[in-house]
Amino acid sequence: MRLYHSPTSPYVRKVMVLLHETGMLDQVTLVSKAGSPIDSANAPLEANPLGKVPALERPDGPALYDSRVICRYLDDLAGSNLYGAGPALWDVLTIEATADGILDAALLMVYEWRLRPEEHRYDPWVEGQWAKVDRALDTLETRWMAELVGPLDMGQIAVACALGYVDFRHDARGWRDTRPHLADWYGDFAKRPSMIATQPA
Ligand code: GSH
Repeated sequence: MRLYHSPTSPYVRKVMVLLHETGMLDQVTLVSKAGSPIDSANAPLEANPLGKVPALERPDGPALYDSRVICRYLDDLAGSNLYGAGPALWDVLTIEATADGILDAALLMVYEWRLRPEEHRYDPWVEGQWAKVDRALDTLETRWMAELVGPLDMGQIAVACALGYVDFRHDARGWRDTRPHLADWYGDFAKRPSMIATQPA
């Protein structure tokens, strides 16, 4: 399989952490790609018409894209049961959606200052994106901590990758200040070899 990959993409990191954790790294060849909404020259358009990483070419069907689809596929292939069953499945999917929503808002903030000319930037929009991150982090702290402990699952991987990205791009916002439980949890999770091996650089 070929994984369209960028070392700083937190969505790619979800896939990479899963590959490390399930021992499937050697089944995937990494292909370096990175586009943006205003430059698709090096985007993986052949695999994903949306031009985004990650995308996964596989031997037995069309390329898969969106980290959620790819992670679900690889979990199925590995038989690793990272999504659980019964009511736990809905918890894991909701936690993953929360983490991905943090990433979506955090990435839009980065695009705003990196891609948009200064005279067109709109601070209330940026702060509105951060408000989404803020609320989602509060919800993890107050509602989901019990689900984040226990055997490894995809919700944990997604949250850890989201927090890693907030540290990487929005460290100055100080997300830990009001979320001691989430901060402790992440401090432990970040020590996993899969997280250390996939740190954005
Ligand atoms: N929902 C997608 C997923 O979960 O895979 C988001 C993927 C995504 O936004 N990737 C970024 C990208 O390739 C890199 S971090 N952006 C290029 C673009 O938006 O054109």
